[in-house]
Amino acid sequence: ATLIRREDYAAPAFWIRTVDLSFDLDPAKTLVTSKMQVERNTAVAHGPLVLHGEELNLLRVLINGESVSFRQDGHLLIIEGAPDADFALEIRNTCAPEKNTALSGLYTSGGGFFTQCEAEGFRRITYFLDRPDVMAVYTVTLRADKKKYPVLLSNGNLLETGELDNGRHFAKWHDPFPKPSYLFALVAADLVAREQRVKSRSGKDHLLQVYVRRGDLEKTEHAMNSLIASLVWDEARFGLPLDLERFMVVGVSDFNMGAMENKGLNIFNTSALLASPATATDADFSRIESIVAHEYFHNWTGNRVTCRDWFQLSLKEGLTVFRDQEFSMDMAGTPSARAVCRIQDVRSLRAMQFPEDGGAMAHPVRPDQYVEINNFYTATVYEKGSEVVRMYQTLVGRAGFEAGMKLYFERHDGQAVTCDDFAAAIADANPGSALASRLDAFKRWYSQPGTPRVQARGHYDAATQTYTLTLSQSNKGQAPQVIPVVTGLVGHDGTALAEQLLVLDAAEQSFTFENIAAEPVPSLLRGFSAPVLLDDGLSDAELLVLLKHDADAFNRWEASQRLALNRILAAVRAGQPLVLDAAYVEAMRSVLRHPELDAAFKELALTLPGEAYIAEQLEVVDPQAIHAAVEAAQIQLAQALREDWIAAFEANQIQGGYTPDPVSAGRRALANLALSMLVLDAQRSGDTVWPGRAYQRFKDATNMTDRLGALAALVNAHAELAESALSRFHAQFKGEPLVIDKWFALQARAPEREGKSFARVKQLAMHADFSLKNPNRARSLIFSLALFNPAAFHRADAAGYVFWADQVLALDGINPQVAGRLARAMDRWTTLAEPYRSAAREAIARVAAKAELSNDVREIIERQLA
Ligand code: B3K
Ligand code: ZN
Repeated sequence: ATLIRREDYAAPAFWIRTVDLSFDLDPAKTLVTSKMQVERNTAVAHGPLVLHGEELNLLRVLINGESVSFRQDGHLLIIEGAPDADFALEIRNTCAPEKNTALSGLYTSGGGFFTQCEAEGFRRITYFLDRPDVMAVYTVTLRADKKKYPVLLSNGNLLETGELDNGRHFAKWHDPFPKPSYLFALVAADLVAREQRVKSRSGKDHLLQVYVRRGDLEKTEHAMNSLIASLVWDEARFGLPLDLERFMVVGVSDFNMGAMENKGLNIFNTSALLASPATATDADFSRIESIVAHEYFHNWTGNRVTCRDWFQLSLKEGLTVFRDQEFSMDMAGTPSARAVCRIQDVRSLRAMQFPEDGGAMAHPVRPDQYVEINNFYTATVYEKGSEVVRMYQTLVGRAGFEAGMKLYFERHDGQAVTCDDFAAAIADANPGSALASRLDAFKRWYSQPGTPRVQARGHYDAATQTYTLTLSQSNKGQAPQVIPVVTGLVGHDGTALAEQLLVLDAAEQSFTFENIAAEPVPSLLRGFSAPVLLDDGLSDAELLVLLKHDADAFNRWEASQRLALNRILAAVRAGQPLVLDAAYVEAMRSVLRHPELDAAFKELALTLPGEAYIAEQLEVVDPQAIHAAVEAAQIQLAQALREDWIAAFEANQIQGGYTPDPVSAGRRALANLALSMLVLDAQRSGDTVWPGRAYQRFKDATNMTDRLGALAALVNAHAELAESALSRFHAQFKGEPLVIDKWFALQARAPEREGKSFARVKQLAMHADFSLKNPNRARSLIFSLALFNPAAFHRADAAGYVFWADQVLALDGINPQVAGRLARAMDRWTTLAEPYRSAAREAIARVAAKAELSNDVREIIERQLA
């Protein structure tokens, strides 16, 4: 395994300008012929032609039609005698798609052929300069059995189709846009398509297609609607039109992640594409909308302008996540629905990215080194990267940001560029802005890992009617970062006194507000204006003012979380059982009873902080103590607010058909939370009415959100009726793999009680429907336990860790990328309390001791032990 360093970047010695690929598709042995136009990079002017290739069988290499001498060194094919003048390079090789369980390169799934090339999968198809700064124009011919593979797709436009001997047929595709190899794709399968013709603003016609397996067609309406909405939005907000006549989306059930933005031929995990009211939840509908948008938006941010090298990954991913988040907010509509989107995004950033930034895999948004690039498709590169883009927009304003984007495309369309190029475009379009004067310091967001801690202390001077806010920052001794702190001042009676963007760019700075008539409560970091950990020193009384009155909905929610967090942390730190006080309970009661607040907001405010985020606040982490405190808080909230939960449940029943709009989704979410609380409280009181009602609702539900919500209420409370509901659910949906995934995940995520959830996972790992080979299924069970159910996973007897090590090793032999993800469950082991810490170390060491580990798993394990 070699360490690749950012500072070692060098342009390639050759460019590949065009490539003509032809495939004779066969699951056991596919023949690939690649004819390339190659030219020497005159800026480098020396060195051999070095191509990448992995798991291939090389048949021949010709230059200008003549055989040429070459050598193979590991995964490299080296041709010393390549001419200086432009030449034609022809390579023939075979690969074995049906043996490809890594799902990288060309593989089979459900009887069809699919590809995944990002980041370095193209080299598993044929020999190539498989790096993003080598951009070529592709022409692709696919030949395959017509009966088994009636649909043959590749990037761009269809040139020609026809019949061949032996029941085979062919299709020839041409993509006019030069692209890096990671954006290549092909599909050959028995699929059907939902089609829609649309006209863009400029008057151009486009054909949109969503390809899926025969039975799934009726589950594609939502994806198609999301695609159309994305098209409209990108033209309206950023002036970016669709540049191809045909835009295709394909679903596949074996897929390593959510989806992939291949030029004109996006390939999707079916879990990120298919939805019907009967099989998908509100959360699925909204996730599909955002992933369809994300991949579509990549067409400009990623494909038209791509990355020079993989260290620049956040250039396309951070920016595209930012764009999909903005899109989802605009789709949500009302200010309060927008705030709900923002809260959900921040909640997942804190649950996933903050722990990453403090753990074994901490890395800057632009990493400096890697062994396996697939390990760096992380929450830091994506979600923190998106926060960095959001800070540009906060610093230059919305119009300024749009001008910056315009300049970025004017300068770089058709190029492979760096994060510096993006920063320069935004700053150059906004001279004199809060960004332009601090650009170098701002760029520390790309180079410094870790979550900055910001401390804020206010001082009110009644004599001068001034309020002085002193902000300070620290991030493990690194240089100060540029932190936009959107700040409001709120009167104790709720009056909004001021709002201002404060830019903290030194270790410590003071800001003074004039004409403040009475001591205010500061509302800091509104809308979560920077990805930092904030210590504002606010008292409970001040948090209650914000919860009640803050004009910023995000900070109202944040106050609800802080109130809960303070209590949970106090109990955990003191090693005492948690007892909720009346002030907190009454505050939550008034949120729940509030006549004007949206149901969606109420549900978010009444949901306790996640156990992973709580763990981040502690120096030494005892997952069982955290879980006990959260569970106690839940049980007490369930009991104390029982009447209010009943009222909330009754008030949020929706009559009529299902639509996944934010208002209905929010009402269903609150009704489901209320039901969970009522069933939980029934477990305490011995009441049988609410478990019975939950069971009835589970049976009668007309959509998956309500059905799964009722099932979760029973399972999470460990109610007796859970068993029969679970088997009923399984029987009802045995033909729907995505729903069976939910069945596994729900059980694996059930709050731990006396080791039952863990025992259930071990038992389910032997279930006939379980398989490690399908990534969705592996995630639904194993990842749900190890990454999302801390109290079931971290056991005093170490059984969770033993199970983890076994699964990582087993999975590594099948699919290294997915195994690498699972390995990350131990990223934070050094902060664990004993006996967890020692047991975790032992399990990690056991994985490390295995001689044949993939680079993926090896890199993560070594960083954990470093
Ligand atoms: N760009 C792909 C991710 C590829 C992951 C490779 N390990 C999907 C996306 O971000 O849109
Ligand atoms: Zn992406």
